[in-house]
Amino acid sequence: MKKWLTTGIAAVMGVALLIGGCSSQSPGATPAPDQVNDAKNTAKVGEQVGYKIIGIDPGAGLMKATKKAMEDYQLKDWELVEGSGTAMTAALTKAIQDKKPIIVTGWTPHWMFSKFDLKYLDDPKGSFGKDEEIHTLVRTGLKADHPNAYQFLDKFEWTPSDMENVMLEILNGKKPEEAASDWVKNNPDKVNKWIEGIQPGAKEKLKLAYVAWDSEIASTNVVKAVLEQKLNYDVELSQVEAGPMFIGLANGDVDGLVAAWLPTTHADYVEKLKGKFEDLGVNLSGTKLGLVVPSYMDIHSIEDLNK
Ligand code: PBE
Repeated sequence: MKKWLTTGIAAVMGVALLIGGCSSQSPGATPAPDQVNDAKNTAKVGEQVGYKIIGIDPGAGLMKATKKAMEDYQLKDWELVEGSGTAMTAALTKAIQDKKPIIVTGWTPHWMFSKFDLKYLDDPKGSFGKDEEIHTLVRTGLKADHPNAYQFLDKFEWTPSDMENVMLEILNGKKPEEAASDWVKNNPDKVNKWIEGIQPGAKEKLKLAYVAWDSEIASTNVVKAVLEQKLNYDVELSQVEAGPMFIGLANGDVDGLVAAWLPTTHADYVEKLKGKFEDLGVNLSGTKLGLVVPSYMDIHSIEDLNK
């Protein structure tokens, strides 16, 4: 069995940077098994992971929450590595293949929890906030301009496991549009409830914005599939950063989004633009944010990062 603690480096800045195998021991200094065990028991978590927390895109609310956690728990020597959701999951996948330690910023719903054995680190100071909801927001005037699309967006609501199903299909190789179409086909009861009594459109164009987070790729594609296949709209998806997503909505460039995590994660964005969009309420409940590690790591709380 590989000793995942023998490399002090755990350089998990991206798959490309990873050094395969356990190559970081000094030459000729292969430790005796008892020394390895000692190292395993005593090496600080920070040393094991190079004092790095693997983050996602800088505009994500999760990054802001992580910075707050790093202050709250006084993680002074630590670095939050910026990247993307994709780079984060690539680093996580690679670390788990090699049974190495890693700390990532994570959220639920996400396929990572179905695919890997992971745990959230306890957050006794509450830096990551309470569980919250994902809201659907639309531009001012959508109700008057596209009442049918508006009605459906108002009704759209599903569960974390629905969303995870779509995410897993995408992970397993389906294109997002294909995974979304299949889900719509396979879940007529849910879909029919959303569209009951709504008249189809006449191929009017709509623009939905989203950020390339795996959860929002899934939800936005499902909404597009329903609007196009069931309600005869022509939907353009605009993949942007978090800031421009909200600003586009407030400007009226974007008709709607299903990606607003509230009341906390996207509070900054939403408060600045208050009154310039309409909140159609919750489309998913049961979310969570935090620091996530493989279950084989022997830590349980963010407080342990200082030990
Ligand atoms: N996330 C997790 C969003 C909302 C919570 C990555 C999907 C974000 O961090 O802004």
